[in-house]
Amino acid sequence: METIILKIDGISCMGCVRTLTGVLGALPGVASVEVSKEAGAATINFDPAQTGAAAFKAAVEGAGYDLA
Ligand SMILES: [Cu+2]
Repeated sequence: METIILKIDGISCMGCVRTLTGVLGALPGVASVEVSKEAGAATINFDPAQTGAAAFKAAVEGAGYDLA
């Protein structure tokens, strides 16, 4: 397992936190996700054999957010 911290623009409320936690957590290979509104970031624990930064970027952008 590896851990990555993604800075994400536009996390303004708990709804954003839930949305991002949902889309990132649904990706195959993601073991856990913690999204922080205060930090404007998602901490993702994942299996690098199954997923990675490109998939996370696509999921974040697909949900309507941008990486900071
Ligand atoms: Cu929101």
